[in-house]
Amino acid sequence: MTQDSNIIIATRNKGKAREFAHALEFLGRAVKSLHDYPEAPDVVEDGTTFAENARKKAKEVGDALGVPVLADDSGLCVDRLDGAPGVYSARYAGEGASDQDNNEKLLWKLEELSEGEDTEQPLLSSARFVCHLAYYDPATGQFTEATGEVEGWITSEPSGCGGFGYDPLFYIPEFGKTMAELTLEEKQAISHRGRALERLKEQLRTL
Ligand code: ITT
Repeated sequence: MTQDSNIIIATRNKGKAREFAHALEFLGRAVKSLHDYPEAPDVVEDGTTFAENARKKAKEVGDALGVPVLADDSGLCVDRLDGAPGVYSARYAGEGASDQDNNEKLLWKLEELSEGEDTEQPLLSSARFVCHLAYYDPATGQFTEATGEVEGWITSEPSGCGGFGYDPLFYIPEFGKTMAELTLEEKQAISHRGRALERLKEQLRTL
């Protein structure tokens, strides 16, 4: 990547694209997503780990466009569901599912497990968001990668309208708020994506 080029994020997720645009402002370069590159291929995310899927997205999109790209594969791992939805987070309620469909399925699954338990407790399970970032340069074939995580709880009382995906259900005790109640800056400071980006920051400056 040269100093005056765009930074291309291999994503069609508008929530992610918004967060990257904000987080990478410090580079002083335009941040583009695949909405700006409709010719980019649709990548089949059939890996079993976030890392595999992130590398696959970065490589297929980078090779097709012939320029370096940064890909993000991320998701929610819920302890009481043995780590689900994990790599299936975007399509938990089925192919093409909306955030609301996925959130409803998650609550339904957890409430089903809690049936018969004598508790008014709104916190249904501990959970974590995970983000794996893979930067790929087709000129060298090299990957530069980082992972970030954030711990929290799934609440039966969704709240907030910021962020995207499972954010309204992800309660962070340290803030006394859900991820969807945080500002973009607050989310970036503690989120899985923000932490992964922080680890990649110095390398991104020189790429
Ligand atoms: P791209 O592959 O085009 O980037 P995607 O939404 O399909 O978009 P993933 O396969 O990485 O991306 O799935 C990520 C899903 O995990 C996302 O759709 C959300 O449901 C959830 N997720 C990831 N990061 C999140 C965040 O910061 N807040 C809430 N939910 C998140």
